[in-house]
Amino acid sequence: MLIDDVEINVRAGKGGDGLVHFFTDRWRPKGGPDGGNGGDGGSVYFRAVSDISKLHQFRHEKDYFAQDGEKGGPNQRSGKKGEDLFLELPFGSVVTYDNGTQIELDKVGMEVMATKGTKGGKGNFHFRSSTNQTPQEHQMGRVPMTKKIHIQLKLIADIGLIGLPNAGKTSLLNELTTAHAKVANYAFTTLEPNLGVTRGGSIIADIPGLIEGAAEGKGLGYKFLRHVERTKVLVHCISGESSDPLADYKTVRQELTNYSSSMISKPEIIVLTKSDILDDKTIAKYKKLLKADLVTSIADDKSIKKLNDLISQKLANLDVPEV
Ligand SMILES: Nc1nc2c(ncn2[C@@H]2O[C@H](COP(=O)(O)OP(=O)(O)OP(=O)(O)O)[C@@H](O)[C@H]2O)c(=O)[nH]1
Ligand SMILES: [Mg+2]
Repeated sequence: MLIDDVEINVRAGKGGDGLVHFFTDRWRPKGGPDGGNGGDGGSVYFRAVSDISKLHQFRHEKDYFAQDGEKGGPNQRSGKKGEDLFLELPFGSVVTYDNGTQIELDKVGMEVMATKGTKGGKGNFHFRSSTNQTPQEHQMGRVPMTKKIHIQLKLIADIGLIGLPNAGKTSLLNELTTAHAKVANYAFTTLEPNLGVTRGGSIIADIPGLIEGAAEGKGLGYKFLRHVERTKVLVHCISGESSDPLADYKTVRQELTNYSSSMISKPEIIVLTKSDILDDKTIAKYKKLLKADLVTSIADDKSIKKLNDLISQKLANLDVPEV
């Protein structure tokens, strides 16, 4: 199961306390103050990685701490700095803090500081002066606040596969990419989004089927629409098994409209699937009715190749800057 929504608590390291200490030896029994400063606390960072299953690590363990700085030492020795903690998140993660601030990790390798370690306190050496040769003053390192952090994975796929349940979406994902996602002859086989990468390097997201009333919470697909929210092109699958393909098409379009205006205006490739169970006359009729761009069958490699080519072509056209 793909974990795409977690809450964790992170706390940076506390700065070490400054030390109160006076130098003494046989010859200088009253040597001056030499208490060193505490080391800074470590910070917590997020780092974006390509493994989309990385949020799994946060399922049970919720609390993450960077290391505290060490206390200052005698002889003006500063305490050791606490080690930073790096938490790996899948690229496409959106991090939200309690105060509403959001950060998107949209590129592999990107690093952002989640919370900064506090500074180490000054030791008494720092507080010496001509009028105070024996300062007892020193600073304690401040205890950092624990921050509650909400992480949501918004997969940055290029292509989103949408359609009613059982339309053949996952079957197409498996044909177009190296994914081996579960396929079966019943509605809601796909319970969680699947991702695949085509040979050309495009990322395809397959989400659970949408049904009428999805916007009011029916079925599963609506919750997952955010995974295709930022895709560049939608591949809308309509099953050749349907008794009314146009109604199927309209149902899904209506749910997209209910979701957002940006979703409805995305470029769309309309695909009539499962053509192997239809005769040529019916294919021609449905194709016209749907204004379908393509007719596919997983038993027909050529049709899959055509879909692959059309996807590449659409994406390439989008990349051409407008003049
Ligand atoms: N004959 C035929 N059957 C197909 C074709 N594509 C998919 N199927 C079958 O249709 C059924 C549903 O396929 P899925 O790929 O699971 O459909 P889906 O749209 O992902 O379904 P949900 O995940 O439930 O929304 C399975 O039994 C597939 O084997 C096709 O081109 N021809
Ligand atoms: Mg499916």
